[in-house]
Amino acid sequence: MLNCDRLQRRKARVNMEGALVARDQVGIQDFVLLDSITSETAFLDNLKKRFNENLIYTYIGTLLVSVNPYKELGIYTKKQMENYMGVNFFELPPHIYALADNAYHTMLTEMNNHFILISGESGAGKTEASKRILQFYAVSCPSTSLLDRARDRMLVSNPVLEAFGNAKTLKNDNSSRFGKYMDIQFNREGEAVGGHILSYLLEKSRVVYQNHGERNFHIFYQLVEGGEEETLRLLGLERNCQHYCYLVQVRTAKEPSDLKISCIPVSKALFVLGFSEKETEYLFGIIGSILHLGNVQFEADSKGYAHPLTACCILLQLLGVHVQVLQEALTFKKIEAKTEEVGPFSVDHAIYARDALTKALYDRTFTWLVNKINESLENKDSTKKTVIGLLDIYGFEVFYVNSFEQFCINYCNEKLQQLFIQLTLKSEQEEYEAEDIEWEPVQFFNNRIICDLVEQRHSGIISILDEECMRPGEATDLTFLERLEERLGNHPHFVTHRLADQKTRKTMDRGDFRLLHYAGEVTYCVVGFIDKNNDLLYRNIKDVSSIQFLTQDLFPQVATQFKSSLMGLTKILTAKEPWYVRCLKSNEDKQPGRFDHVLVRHQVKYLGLMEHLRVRRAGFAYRRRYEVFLHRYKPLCPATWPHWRGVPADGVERILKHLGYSEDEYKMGRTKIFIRHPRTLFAIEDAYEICKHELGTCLFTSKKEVH
Ligand code: AD9
Ligand code: MG
Repeated sequence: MLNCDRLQRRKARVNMEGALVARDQVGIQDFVLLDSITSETAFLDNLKKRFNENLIYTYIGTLLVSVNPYKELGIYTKKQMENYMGVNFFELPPHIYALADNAYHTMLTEMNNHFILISGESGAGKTEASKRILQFYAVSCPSTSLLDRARDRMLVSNPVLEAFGNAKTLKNDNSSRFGKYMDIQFNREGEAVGGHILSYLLEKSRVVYQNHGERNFHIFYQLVEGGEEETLRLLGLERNCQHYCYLVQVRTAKEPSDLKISCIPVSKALFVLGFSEKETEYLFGIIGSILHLGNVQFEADSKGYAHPLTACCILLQLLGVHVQVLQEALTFKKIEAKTEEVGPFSVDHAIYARDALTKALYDRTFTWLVNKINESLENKDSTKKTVIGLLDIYGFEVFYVNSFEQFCINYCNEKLQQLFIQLTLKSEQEEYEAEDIEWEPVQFFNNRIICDLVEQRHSGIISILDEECMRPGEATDLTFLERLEERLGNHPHFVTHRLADQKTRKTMDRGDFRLLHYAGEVTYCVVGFIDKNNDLLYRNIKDVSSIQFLTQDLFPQVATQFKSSLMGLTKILTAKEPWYVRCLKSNEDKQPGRFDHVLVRHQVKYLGLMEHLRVRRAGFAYRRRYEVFLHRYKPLCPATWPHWRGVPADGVERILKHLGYSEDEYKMGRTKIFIRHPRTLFAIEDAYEICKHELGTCLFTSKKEVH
C-alpha cells in the first residue's frame, strides 16, 4: 500500500520534476558526483554559488550540508513537502525533506531504527532543521484521527521546551540552552504513534545571571510582558521586566523582533499536551516565585550576618512555605557535602544560597516538564515500533569569556564529532579492510585525543575537577588550575598561561586554561568551575518547598553526570542507522544572505567535510550483507526467483549481471555487496517496486524479513 502510493506519487511528479530540477542548475547538487571538485576552494565556491541563488542545501552523498540563509526562503511549504514525499535522494534538488523522507522509507523497508544527527556551531540552524523534519513527518506520515493527537502533541512539545530551554545569546536569538534527543516512534504502517524526549544539561546558571547582551530564558519575558492580566495578578507580578533583578540585563539586550513574547501559545500548547489547569498554574507559579526570589535582598547586622530586607508574602504563598523556614534557608549554612558546616551567612553567602535555590528550582522544574511531556507522548500500545531519533544539541560555542557551561557544551560537541568520525571515516575504512575491498586510505584528524583529555578516568580534566571537589574548604578554582597544569601541562591540546607562548604563541591570563578543540581554540576562565561542578544545595533549602521534586537526592558531580549521560547517548545512537545534517553558519552578524568566506571555510575544515567527501568519493554509498540483498531483490532475476540454491554472493552477482550493471559499479566483499553510487541502488529499488507493483504484493516476502 505504502509503496504503491509512493509509485503513484512518483509517476505524478514526473511532469513537474523537470521544472524543479531545472530551477536548481546552479553549481553542483552533490559533491560526490562531480570529479572536478577536489579542493577546499572549489568546495566553497560551489557552496557560495548555490547560496547566492538561495540554494542552501547541497549533498555529500547522503549527508546534507545546510548553510543558514538568515531569511525565509519559502521552501518549507506544504507543496514542497508533497513534492518530496516518496522521493529518492537524487530525484529532486537537495532538501532537508528529502533526507527526512529517505530516513523514513529506509526505516520502513528495513524495519530498523535510525537517527538524524544535526550538528554545527551555535546559530548554524540545527533547531530550525529539527523542527522542519518534525513538521515534515507530521504532514507526510499517514494518520488516523486518533493518531492526530499524538502528532499534535509532538509538534507542540517544541514551543514549550523552547520557551523554557532557549534564550537569546550573543550568537543566536533563540539559542538552545539544553541538549535534546527525541525519538519519534512509528508503527508498521508508518504512522507516527508516539515519542520520547531526553534532555541534556540545561544551562541553569542563566536563570540568575546572563552575560552582557544576553537574556534569561524566553518564558520569563513571555510571562511578564505577554502574560494575561489575571495571571500576573495572581502571581503578584508587575508587567515590567526592569522590576526583576534576574531580568535586568534585558536593558542591554534588545528584544529580538522575531521572538514572540506572548505566553498564550505556551499555555495552549500545555493544554494540548494534557497539562491540567492546576499543573499549568503551578508551572507559572514557579516562574513567578523565581522572579520574586531574585528580588530578595539582604543586609548585614553588626556581626556581619545576613538578614533578608524584603519578605514577599506572595513568594511564600507560591512556594508554600513559612517565612521562618525561608529566612533560615537563605541565611543559615547547612551544606550537604562530605564535611558539614553550620552557621549564619554573610550577605554574599546569603545571595549565593538564594541563587542556588533558584537554579535548583528551575532545573528541576525543567526536568519535571520534560517528564510530563514524555507521559503525554508515550504510546502504551505494545506492538513493535521503529524509531527515528532527532538529535538537536547546543552547538560549539566560543565567547569572549568562556566558563564551565561552555566547557560542557564544547565537550559534548567533541563527543558528537567523535561519533561522526567513528561511524563514517573510521568504520568505513575499517570495513573496507575487513571485507578485502581495495582502498586508498584517507587521512583525517581524529579528535579522540581531545575527548580523552577531557573525560579519561583518573587523568582527564573532569576527573581532576572531581578530585578537587572532594577537598571542600581546601580546593579553590586556582588550585584546580594548578592540578591541571601539573598533570596535563605536556598535553598537546592543553595550554595555560605558562605554556601559552610556546604552544599557541598567544598570551593568556593566569586564571585561564585553553583547549585546542577540533573546532578551534577556546580559552576557559576557571572561576566558578568548582562551585558549578559541586552544585551544592544547602540542605535546609530542601525544606523550603513543599514541592516534591526539590527533595530529590543529590546528583554526583555535574561534569561526571554529564559525561555519563553523553556515554548513554552514544550508546543509543550507535545502535541505530545514522543520517547527517551538517549546518553551517553563513556569517556572524545574522545578516540575511551574506556568505562570509573565511567563517564558512573554517567550519568546512573542522567539521571534516573535505575528508568525508574524499571517503565518500573513493568509497561505496551502499553495502548490505549478501543474504539481505538477495532476500529482497531475488524477484528481479529469473535465476534467483523464487529460490536460489547456491551461495548468497553468487546469487547477488547473478541479479546485478541480470540488471546489466558493470563491475566498476559494485564490488564483492567477503560478506557484503558494496555499491558505489546511490543512484545504482535507487534504480534497483525502483525496479523492485515496479516489479512488485506489477506482480502483486502477495508474491513478495514481507518487510519484516529484511534485516
Ligand atoms: V544553538 O546551538 O541552539 O545556539 P542552532 O540551533 O544551530 O543554534 P537555530 O536553528 O536556532 O540555530 O538558527 C538560528 C537562527 O537562524 C534561527 O532563529 C533563524 O532565524 C535562522 N535560520 C536557521 N536556519 C534557517 C533556515 N533554514 N531558513 C531560514 C534560518 N532561517
Ligand atoms: Mg538550537
